[in-house]
Amino acid sequence: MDTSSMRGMLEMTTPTDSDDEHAEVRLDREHGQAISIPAQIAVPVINGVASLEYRYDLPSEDIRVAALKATLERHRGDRQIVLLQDFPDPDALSGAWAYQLIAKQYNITCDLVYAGALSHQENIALVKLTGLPTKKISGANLKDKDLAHYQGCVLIDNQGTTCQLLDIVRKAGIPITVIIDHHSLQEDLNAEFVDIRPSTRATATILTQYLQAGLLKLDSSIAEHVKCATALMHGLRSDTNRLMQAQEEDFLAAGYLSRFYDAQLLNAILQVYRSKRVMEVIQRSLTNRVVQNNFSIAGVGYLRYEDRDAIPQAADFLVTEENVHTAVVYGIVRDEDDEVELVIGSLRTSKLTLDPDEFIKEAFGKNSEGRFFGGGRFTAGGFEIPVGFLCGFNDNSEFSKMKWEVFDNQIKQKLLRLVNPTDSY
Ligand SMILES: [Mn+2]
Repeated sequence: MDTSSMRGMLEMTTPTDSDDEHAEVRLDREHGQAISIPAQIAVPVINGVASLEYRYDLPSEDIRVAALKATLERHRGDRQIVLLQDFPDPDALSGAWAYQLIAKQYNITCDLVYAGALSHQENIALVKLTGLPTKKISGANLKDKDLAHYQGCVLIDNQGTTCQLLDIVRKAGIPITVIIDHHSLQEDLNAEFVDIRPSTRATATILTQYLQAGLLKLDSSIAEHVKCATALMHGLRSDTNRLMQAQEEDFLAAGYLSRFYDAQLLNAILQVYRSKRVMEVIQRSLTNRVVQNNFSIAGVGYLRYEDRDAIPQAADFLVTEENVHTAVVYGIVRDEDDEVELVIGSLRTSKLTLDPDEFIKEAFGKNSEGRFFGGGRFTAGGFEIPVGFLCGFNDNSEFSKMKWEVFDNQIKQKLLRLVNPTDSY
């Protein structure tokens, strides 16, 4: 952040205790950023107005680094609970780990916890392969006596809105010591140290900057440092769409991490294995695909609910064929528990002038309540069409086959109308 641009844009929160115990948090409303300023650096408040000139002679990065150091120093020897979002992603996991290693320098012990699940194959691989020290705890099992161990709570890559544990922790009276995040500023949690930077692409980038500033000297002969640097590299890559949306500071952070990370380990984490059933769906999509006017269209028949993710994966694969710019894959997904059947489809396109949202809305139209069957965003779209009265499992395989053929033909017909506008269907 350019320090001169901060002048006059900051707004003070309630003045802190006069005993200089706490840092002041100042919110930059215009940029939605928050930084905290340690008591040691905070300027005298004269007639209720802080003397801005003095403070902004300091570069903001120095302020942040000094503030974090001062906060950690004040909590030497504490035990802190580090809360991740319920479904933690690589950015959160790696950022929290880096914080834990930094805090260890101050004799602070951190437990990294989340309440939901590690859902994606890649996140499970990250945790397993790096030995990332995190654990799942359910909110219901979190008793006051367990929480009594903690003197402070830390939020990394979230501000509690995606984390069900925060309420429990706050009810137990544990103060929020540190927040480091890059989502836009949510409610003011009254934390002691706050570093929220919505214009930064990844929390891993912010933590890497703290490492670079000397809060922890990375050493490539220490296995834990190498693994944490690898996790941070993965975190910042995954929050920047493999660096495609990275900005200068992310590249600089990646450049720094490149001195310590293990490229082979990162490669192993990124190696996503597909299940046998997903492979089979991809195979069916290849066999069944119809290519016309650079569109590849494939119906894959019936699938189980757990395998629904195979449909977008098959579309991702079909769109890589030469001379294909758009792929649509669909199938009938059966939820045996709820006895429901749905036609689920995915579209992937590399054609910049094709708007997936418009395409899907035009192809399938609306249901009887006036809602569209699907839509999309940049380069991707999806649709869900209830099978309705025809749903339900019939032991007669001839009936199931007929039902699939009806849906398959109807969907193809609707899609091909847009693919070959001159033909009449
Ligand atoms: Mn993030």
